[in-house]
Amino acid sequence: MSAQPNNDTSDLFQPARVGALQLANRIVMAPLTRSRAGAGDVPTDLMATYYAQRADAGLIISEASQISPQGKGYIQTPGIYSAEQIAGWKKITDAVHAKGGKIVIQLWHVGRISHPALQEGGALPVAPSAVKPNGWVFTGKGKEDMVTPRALELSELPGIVADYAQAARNALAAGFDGVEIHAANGYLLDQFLRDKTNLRTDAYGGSVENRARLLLEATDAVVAAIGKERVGVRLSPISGANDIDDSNPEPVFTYAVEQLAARDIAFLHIVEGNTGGERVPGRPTDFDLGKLRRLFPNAYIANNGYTRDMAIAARAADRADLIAFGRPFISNPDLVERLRHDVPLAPLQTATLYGGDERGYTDYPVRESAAA
Ligand code: 8OZ
Repeated sequence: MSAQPNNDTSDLFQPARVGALQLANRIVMAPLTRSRAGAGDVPTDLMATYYAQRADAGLIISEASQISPQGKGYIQTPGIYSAEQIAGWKKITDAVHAKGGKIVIQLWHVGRISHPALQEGGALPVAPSAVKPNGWVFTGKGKEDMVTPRALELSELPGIVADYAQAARNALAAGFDGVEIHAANGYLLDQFLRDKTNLRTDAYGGSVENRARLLLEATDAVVAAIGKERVGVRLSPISGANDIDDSNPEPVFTYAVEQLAARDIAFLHIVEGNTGGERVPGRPTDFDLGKLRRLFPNAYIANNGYTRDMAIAARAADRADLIAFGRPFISNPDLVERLRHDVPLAPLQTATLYGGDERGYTDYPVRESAAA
């Protein structure tokens, strides 16, 4: 018998079905950029250790992974477009599956959040429109200011949609259980959704329907490639991350979620504030995100600064089907067990978040068992 009280009556700790996936519990490991891929942006064996350590999560959503060289905006983030990358990921999915876990990959194109130093041939980053982000990027030379991106030609968009579909096929070849399309946090698909970054006058700009077009085309292509029951989408309707904004986000995200619901995809993953930070109080443009949950009949994953109590309360009130934890999963590989037994969480070391070796990555201990 465990000496710890077993406060696991919440169905947070019970199995759940998400599309084609049967999950052991409703706790999700959120996608977390850690910048530890190897040469050629190939996932490493150390990454396999890291993910396998966290396989108790009902579902792992991998760190954001570029669908093409053009989709890259940070040093040492993994890709999912080359044979070597697929082989590297296969070791990771095998390691997670060997421990009974489930893992989907987050498909990423950063758009304007990049730098010529990170692009093939020193090319300009691409975006819906030539609007410069306010911010800096870590390149090989240190911190550099972001640049004014090149507006994508209409003729280039089918190629990007095709890259999403190919990346999804690659993901299944690499053993993933599915994919999450990253349409949050100010990256390419979010840049199309918002009127601060999308000034286009063609079929991909202007109206809400036009601004959502690239997201929905990418979703349709990914669904056609691997099946709707293995596809999810992440959105961050009230975030200002990566200098993103919209004059009126509610109709944009209402339409996008209605359209995603009509496609019957497996899950919708909502960042309920600004990613990476504390939960933020509402801004003047914020709206009731509960509306999006009500519009989407399949699995709704909530994220952003959740504590154990908040997660249990969200389940009790049916405000979400699953809860994604980000930073707590970094410093607590056994987060599910710690939440189940309501024991303290280990603090995060921020200096080792991005880049580096096993320190602050695979060396966070699991809790001493009460029986030991
Ligand atoms: C932190 C650092 C680098 C990338 C996101 C992919 O915000 C990211 C990211 C976060 O979605």
